[in-house]
Amino acid sequence: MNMAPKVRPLWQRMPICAALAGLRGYQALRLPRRVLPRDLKSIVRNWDPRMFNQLIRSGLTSAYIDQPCEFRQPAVVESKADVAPEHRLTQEQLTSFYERGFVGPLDVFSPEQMRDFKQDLLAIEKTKSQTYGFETPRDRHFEMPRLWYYMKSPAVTDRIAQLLGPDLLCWRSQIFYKGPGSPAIQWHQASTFMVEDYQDPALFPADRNDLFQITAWIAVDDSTHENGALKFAAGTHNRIRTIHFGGKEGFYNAAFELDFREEDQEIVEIPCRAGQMILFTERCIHGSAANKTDKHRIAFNLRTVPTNVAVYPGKKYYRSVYNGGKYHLDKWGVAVLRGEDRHQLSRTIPAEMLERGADTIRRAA
Ligand SMILES: O=C(O)CCC(=O)C(=O)O
Ligand SMILES: [Fe+2]
Repeated sequence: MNMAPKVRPLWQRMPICAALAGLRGYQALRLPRRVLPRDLKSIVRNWDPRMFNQLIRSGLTSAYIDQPCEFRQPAVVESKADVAPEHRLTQEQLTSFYERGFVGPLDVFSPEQMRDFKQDLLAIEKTKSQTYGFETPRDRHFEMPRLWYYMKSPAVTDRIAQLLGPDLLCWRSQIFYKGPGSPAIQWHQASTFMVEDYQDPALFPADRNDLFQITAWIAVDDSTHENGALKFAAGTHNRIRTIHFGGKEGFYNAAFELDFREEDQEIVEIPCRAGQMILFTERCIHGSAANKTDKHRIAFNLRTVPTNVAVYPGKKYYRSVYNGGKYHLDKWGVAVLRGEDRHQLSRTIPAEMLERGADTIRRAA
């Protein structure tokens, strides 16, 4: 699929639109997929008819940002897990999460812990990932027991469990080094993270309309209006939007603009002190402004799913449009963050492997 969504010249767009219409017909008629080349097989299997229609109708200038879905509100707003009393979300926090798509800031770590941890994060910033073999801020928890130790903290996982249930997997983490003068991370949203290569989703929930993924974002530096605190468009998790190719700002390496007007939404910026956390569904439109200061704004996130969601089943690698490169999955796996994995749907890295030197870390942390 097109890895750098730009508007192509008309003579290129016409035949591609015709080919897409052909593939949509193939899908509708349920013709055998096994005869198709790998890329086309994925498209016919995973694209929702709305994804075909949007591309074809717009003459290849607009697409769904991710697999379309509409957020189904729970019948009753209540915690999905029993947790330590000090980690309980209030009824107002739960209600607000479902109505707006995010909750926070919540206190999880001390500023002193984060100040010390920041040195570890800076030390690996320009190093190659042992998991993927190139420089990437993704999934460094496979090689940083201290990062895993913080991710696994009940102050983090008990909060997520109240939204997703007691058994949780972490399927990805990311460190955000937002250096002095770094540009904005433009408005974006995701559902199954098909946005990455536009062929296969990363996540396979039983029903996309249910809540099946939570991102926990933790500030390592204070995040402020000046250095690019996270901001959300409240309530926009209701549905997945479309994008226009060739946007002004760019999302990492991809140039696109989300079809949404800031003026029409309630925008909520959430400054955090170091050690505070925001929980959100990636379906809620969010981003962060440029860092206008001369200092770093460091944060990390973990992306979590309940154990009944399969992650990258049968996949050897994926490509990321916006976080450059081909991520081979042979050293990757989900890891149990809390509870037990009774479903075993995904390649798994045993938590013991991530806990190497845990005693030393506990003392340092
Ligand atoms: O740290 C940021 O500015 C962006 C974070 C984000 O988009 C995410 O955690 O999903
Ligand atoms: Fe995000």
